[in-house]
Amino acid sequence: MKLYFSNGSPFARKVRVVLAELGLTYEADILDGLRPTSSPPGPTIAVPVLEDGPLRLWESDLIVDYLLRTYPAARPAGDGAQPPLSPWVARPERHWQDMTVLATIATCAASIVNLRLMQPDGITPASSAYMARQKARVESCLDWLETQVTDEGFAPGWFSIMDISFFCPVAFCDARGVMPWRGRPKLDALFDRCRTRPSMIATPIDPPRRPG
Ligand SMILES: N[C@@H](CCC(=O)N[C@@H](CS)C(=O)NCC(=O)O)C(=O)O
Repeated sequence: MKLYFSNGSPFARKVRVVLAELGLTYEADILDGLRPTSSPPGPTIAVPVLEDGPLRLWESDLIVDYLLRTYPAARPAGDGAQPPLSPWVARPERHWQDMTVLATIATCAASIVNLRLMQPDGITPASSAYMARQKARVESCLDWLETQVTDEGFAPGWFSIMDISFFCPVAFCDARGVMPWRGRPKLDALFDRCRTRPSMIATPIDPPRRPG
């Protein structure tokens, strides 16, 4: 397998975390910053993109679904962290509720990334009504997610794709100083539990630079 990504991308990190949890190895095509539009790895001009043999996939949620369905047997090769990685994207008995949570997290993450990408041009919530709306959307999504999460994460007993999908963009939010997001007790606690997970530690947004 080969994964095209940037270290910073919260969408790519979600996929990297799942690959780490599954104990799957892959070739990494890393380019930090935005890739040139002339030679993107996929038509959306965005990362992550996964190549697995002849198959090329983009959109992080789709890639994660593919990995869970294609490599279920890889799970025991993971690091044995508890709770275990969920074998599904959404609990079968709560499919539509969980998919709604995932969709809300994806929308929230897109607004966080937009806020970040506009920062260098000085387009911020203070200067742009639309960026103020993006910020309001992030806060509204987080308020709603706080009503959905439990003291054991989004799916008790599991380290779920919902937990991973939530963690990656808010960790990016902190690392890039996008906006303050904390202040919701259950989401704060979930974040603090996730950050010590080996798969999270193994996928830093800003990996240490090699000397020389
Ligand atoms: N919905 C996509 C979003 C991917 C995405 O926006 N990736 C960002 C990096 S965090 C990117 O490559 N952006 C390129 C661009 O904005 O042109 C997914 O879940 O994979």
